[in-house]
Amino acid sequence: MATSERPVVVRLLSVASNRGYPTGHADRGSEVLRPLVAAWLHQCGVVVDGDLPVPVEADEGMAAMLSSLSATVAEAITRGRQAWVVGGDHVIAAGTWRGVSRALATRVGLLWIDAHLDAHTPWTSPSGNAHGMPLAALLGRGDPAWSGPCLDPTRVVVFGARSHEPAEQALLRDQGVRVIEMSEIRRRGLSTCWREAVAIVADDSLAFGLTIDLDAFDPDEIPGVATPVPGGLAVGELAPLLFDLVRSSHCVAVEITEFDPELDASGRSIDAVRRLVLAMASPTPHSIRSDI
Ligand SMILES: [Mn+2]
Repeated sequence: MATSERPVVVRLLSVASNRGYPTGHADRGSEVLRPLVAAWLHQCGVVVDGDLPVPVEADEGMAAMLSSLSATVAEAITRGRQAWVVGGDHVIAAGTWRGVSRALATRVGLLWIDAHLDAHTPWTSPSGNAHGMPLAALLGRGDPAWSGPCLDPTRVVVFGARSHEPAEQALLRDQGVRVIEMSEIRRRGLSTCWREAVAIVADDSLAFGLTIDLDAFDPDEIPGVATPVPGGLAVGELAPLLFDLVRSSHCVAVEITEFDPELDASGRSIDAVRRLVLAMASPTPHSIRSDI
């Protein structure tokens, strides 16, 4: 994995979506997080050449929202920017990574950090909530209005999963996606599992990205998510590992999703996101270690 010689220029986008989980407030989460993420990036010396909300119209459907996000992301990637997309619920991934794939005219690799598999389709989901469907959609399985093959399944890893249904496991198994569950991370160790994940996603000088569902982390550290699951990743353990990944010259986009400010009265979740962003954006790995 090559670390970039040139400074990364970031295009920061936010998407005020709760379309994937309409009873939650991840739409408001994007409005809270975007200025904070911008400030943390500046603090790290990252050049941010654009900082804007992707418009979400009240009367537009899922397909229209994801299309407009896809087009905005594609424009940033075409200009050589590293796109940072702040959600919003995780259904936005179905727009973000379609935009990346379209701009690069290829199927991309993706590290999917999540407590869930997000590999339901409208026909298998018990809840019907679309934030549980974006990975299936990006593999070409789901509502045809907003699904299509955008990822290379042999370079996709789900990391930190611990809550899923059999239909999702079957879909990912059929596609050849590697799923590294929390139970395996506990058994084999975080750094061993991380090395394997990075080797799959970021090998061979091909474009890849990172999508973070904040529910991957332990709810003790990040309670501000719609669907918390106990026994998650530790922020302080994962954060230092993210640095090399995001600074790779082939890392084209980073996505942070599912923050719900209504569920973060303590402010703990915001502080955890701050530590993650500083870890990913700091100029050197050394300088982050004193900060997290
Ligand atoms: Mn998710």
